[in-house]
Amino acid sequence: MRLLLIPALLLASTALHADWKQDMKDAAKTKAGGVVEQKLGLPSAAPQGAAVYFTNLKTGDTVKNPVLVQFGLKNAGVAPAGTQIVGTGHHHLLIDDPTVDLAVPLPMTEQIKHFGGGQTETNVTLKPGKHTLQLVFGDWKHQSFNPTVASEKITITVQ
Ligand SMILES: [Cu+2]
Repeated sequence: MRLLLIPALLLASTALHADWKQDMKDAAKTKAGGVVEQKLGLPSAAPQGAAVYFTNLKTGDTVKNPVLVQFGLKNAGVAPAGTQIVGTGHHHLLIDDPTVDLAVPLPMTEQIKHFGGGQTETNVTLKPGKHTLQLVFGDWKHQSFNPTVASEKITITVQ
């Protein structure tokens, strides 16, 4: 009985070992791919069917400061910036229609807010009047996906 068990255990441990090696290889490949992507400024492929949208605001809404903005996401996951996991990214809130180059990482400005911690809502304080808001989902290096995953641009009025 003991003699039979040993080869089975050896086989199992060899299989585990092979998986572990393959995992290491895959991780190295992903990391190398990430370095190349970053150097060349290549966008990540958008997760299939990914979409972002505002869950608590819509065009025509009148709100008070601070304005709670909640981010909806489907067919993708949220991961902190810098964490390279296929099918994930983080939210960006564009305020009052800033000019953005979607071919490079999004800058961090007063009008382009990053939620690199993986946040799915925020409070913003805006001057009274009309404002536009738009969500752009970005990859681990703050770059827009290809194709772009962005919400519709909404216009709200702040009292
Ligand atoms: Cu970002």
